[in-house]
Amino acid sequence: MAEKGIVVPFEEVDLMTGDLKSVAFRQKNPMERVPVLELDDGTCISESVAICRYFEELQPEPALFGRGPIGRAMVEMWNRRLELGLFFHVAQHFRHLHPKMAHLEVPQVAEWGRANKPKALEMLVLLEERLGRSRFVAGDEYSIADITALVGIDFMKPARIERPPGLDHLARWYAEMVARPSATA
Ligand SMILES: N[C@@H](CCC(=O)N[C@@H](CS)C(=O)NCC(=O)O)C(=O)O
Repeated sequence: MAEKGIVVPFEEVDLMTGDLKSVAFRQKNPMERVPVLELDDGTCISESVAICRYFEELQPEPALFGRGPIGRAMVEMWNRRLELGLFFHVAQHFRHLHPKMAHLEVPQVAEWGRANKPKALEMLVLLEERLGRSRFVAGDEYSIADITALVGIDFMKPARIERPPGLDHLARWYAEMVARPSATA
């Protein structure tokens, strides 16, 4: 939204105190997760990528889901790779190992949490190779795939997964990403 200059009112929900399990919230998202985009007509859209696609349709520029059949397929391919191959594993490591998540992730299975770390790191190596050949994750233009990668990498910190040294292309790309005004919006 910051990349597109879209501003909407925000309401914070406390994840830790059970607000997401209330009847009122479950009517908005039975999956009991944020974010949820609530429209004036009462429609509720959850799932981050669905919300992003809604804004892309409303305001196509700058295009964050690619341009043309190949460009759009490349963005979809890389975004899914990063969501399922990086973000998911970092989140699982966090959810199954962090003591504060014990009441939200039931059952918390530490061994499963640990099993996710090498998978996340494998994806980082693949990303390093990709960024050695491409300025942005999905090609010549910034896209949602860069956003998903950035969120996944930043989430490694609270998930207590250290970024391995020597990933120079990733470091070059990361510096460029965090310099964008949207990264601190
Ligand atoms: N697939 C969902 C995941 C949403 C999600 O996991 N949200 C977290 C916060 S970032 C949450 O609501 N956690 C509450 C819980 O685990 O109970 C999306 O992309 O929006």
